Amino acid sequence: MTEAPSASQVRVNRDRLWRTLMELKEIGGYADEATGLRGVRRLSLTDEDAQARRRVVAWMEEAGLQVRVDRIGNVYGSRAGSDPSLPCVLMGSHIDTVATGGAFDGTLGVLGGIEVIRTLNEHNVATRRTIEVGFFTEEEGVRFGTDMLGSAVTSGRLTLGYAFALADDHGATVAEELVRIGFDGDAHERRPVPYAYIECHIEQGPILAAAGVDIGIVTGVQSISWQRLDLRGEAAHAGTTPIEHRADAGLAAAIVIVEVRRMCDSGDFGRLRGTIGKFALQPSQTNVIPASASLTIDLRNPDDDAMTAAEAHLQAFIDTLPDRCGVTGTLHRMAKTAVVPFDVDVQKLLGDTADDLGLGYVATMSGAGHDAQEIAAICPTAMVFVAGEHGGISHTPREYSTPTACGNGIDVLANAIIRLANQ
Ligand code: HGY
Ligand code: MN
Ligand code: MN
Repeated sequence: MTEAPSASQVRVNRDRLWRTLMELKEIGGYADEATGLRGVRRLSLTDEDAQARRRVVAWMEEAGLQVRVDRIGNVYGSRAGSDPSLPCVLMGSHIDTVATGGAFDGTLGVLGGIEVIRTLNEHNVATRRTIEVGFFTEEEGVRFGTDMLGSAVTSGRLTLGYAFALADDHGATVAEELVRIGFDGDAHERRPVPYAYIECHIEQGPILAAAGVDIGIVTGVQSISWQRLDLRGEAAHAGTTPIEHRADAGLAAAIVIVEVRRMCDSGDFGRLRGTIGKFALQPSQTNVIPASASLTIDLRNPDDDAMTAAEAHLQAFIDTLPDRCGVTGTLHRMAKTAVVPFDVDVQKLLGDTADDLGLGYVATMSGAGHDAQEIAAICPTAMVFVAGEHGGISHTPREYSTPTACGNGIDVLANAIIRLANQ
């Protein structure tokens, strides 16, 4: 990657960026009882996601972008550079949310990218390379069970056929839902390889706030393991069945949940983080011993070997359940990604850009997964983080970043993209 002449600095229109964030927030907006706040429920390929997609496409077209949709529903807007033979520079993120989400996770990188385009237009900034801004399908993985789905198909880690066949809890498949909402595009999902990719995203954690900075330059993403554990015991009468005669799937689930937390606390598996996010018992009746249980186990680890050891230990522990409580357990793989380091040249360019803008920053690994970890497989990639309030809490309506922090993050994105687009 060659060092380009430093660009004249641009500043995006922060009020306009904020207005678009607040408008998109209301597509899928709902009154969250737990927090008393307005949350965002925009699961991928739902009607709410479709409405948000159409609104973002309209903003892209208003900004003069040439819009295309690929076969997995990823959407890209393109701003021509002076030399169309050169690979483009790409920025973007996702606009689908978890079911109890906030206004900034993913949307900041997409709406911020469109704001970069508007700003370049207003300042008549021409670039050598074409600039594209995009959003990827099903980044959260909450509806169809595999995260970073659209970007993983683009990178080739997952096949289009695998993605198409994924179904939600009601049996609706990705392929059917893309057609239903009219985003079954015809552009090939293995898109032309970009020269570089930058994603601006909220940090979703406490590190930037603790350091007193708005900006993070992201060094990489930790590994992610998603598995569903199905436990099989036997239903029986809650009153008449002696304790020693039970095959209680609920007890087995509880034993596993406590073990996952013990694994994290033990330090035996490095800085392992484990989360049981979904947990269901059947037949779920007060006076019936649970016959079966199903739970999701989300493991995160900044070290691949420690993650491997954790998964092996978990499997071995599950194999002891028949002796412990007469219940059998079966793990089903939902998603798995290794640690992904980001490109050091792109990281340096982001740091230099933040320096030139007079913005303090820290370097940090990402605790959350992102589309950037998939695109890093096909081109030089890095991320710029934006600090969050309330300890950076995220995946809850309490998620919040200030207009200033968002504006600073997108200013770094804008000026870094200009530099890359003129290399
Ligand atoms: O789960 C994650 O880390 C991301 O929010 N998809
Ligand atoms: Mn995200
Ligand atoms: Mn998320």
